[in-house]
Amino acid sequence: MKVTYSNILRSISEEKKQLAVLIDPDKMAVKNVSSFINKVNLSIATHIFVGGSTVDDQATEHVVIEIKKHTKLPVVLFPGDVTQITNHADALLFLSLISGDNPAYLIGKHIKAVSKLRGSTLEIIPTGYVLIENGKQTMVEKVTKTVPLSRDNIQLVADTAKAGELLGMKLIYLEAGSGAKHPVPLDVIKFVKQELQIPLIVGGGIRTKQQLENAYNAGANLVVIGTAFEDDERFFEELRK
Ligand code: 1GP
Repeated sequence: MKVTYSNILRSISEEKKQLAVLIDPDKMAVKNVSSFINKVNLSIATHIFVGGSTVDDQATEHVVIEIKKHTKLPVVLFPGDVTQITNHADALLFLSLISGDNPAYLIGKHIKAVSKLRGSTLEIIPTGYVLIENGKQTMVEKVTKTVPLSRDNIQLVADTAKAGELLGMKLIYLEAGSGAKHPVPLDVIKFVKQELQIPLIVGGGIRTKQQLENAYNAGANLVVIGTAFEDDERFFEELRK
């Protein structure tokens, strides 16, 4: 059943905060999935995102199959590349990197993905992906060979996000990058949120409960956290307190 997007909208209308735990298949061995997912199940997480900038072929599929054995939470692909698409997930963020000018990440990879998506059971959610400078170079920047938007040019970030919405995208994802030095600034989240009718995802560099709350209060509908859980799984409990 393709209900991931409508459930996101419903949670927003019920004013429920949404949290995605990001699993990078490159860093998560299949044998470790069950114990990690047990912690996710007991946490405040509402979604599991799976993806990474550089992942070996097949690794994503193996990890997703294992995750699905252990949870009822929606498993959403957040792919760094076409090779990370697997039908075993529930949904796919069909990402277009609209902050950059690399045609491969605006449309090229998408064309390559179509042969995998034809007849697929995945719920495909077109998503405008906006990379914001965070104080250091991130993997996304290196891999996509794009320059992130300045964190000080709030108007440009908002215009970029709005352009994504006007193109028909269903979500906007403001990304500081995995392991970012600084998360997306709160004034950027606030300003962008005011512009949008569609849900706003925020991720990158969020490591504390306070930063998570701040992102929600600024207007993020769904926050994505990966590194903080990878570094210390006790963070799951800390968020419950
Ligand atoms: C990265 O936004 C996600 O694409 C999560 O970032 O790993 O820094 O939490 P972190």
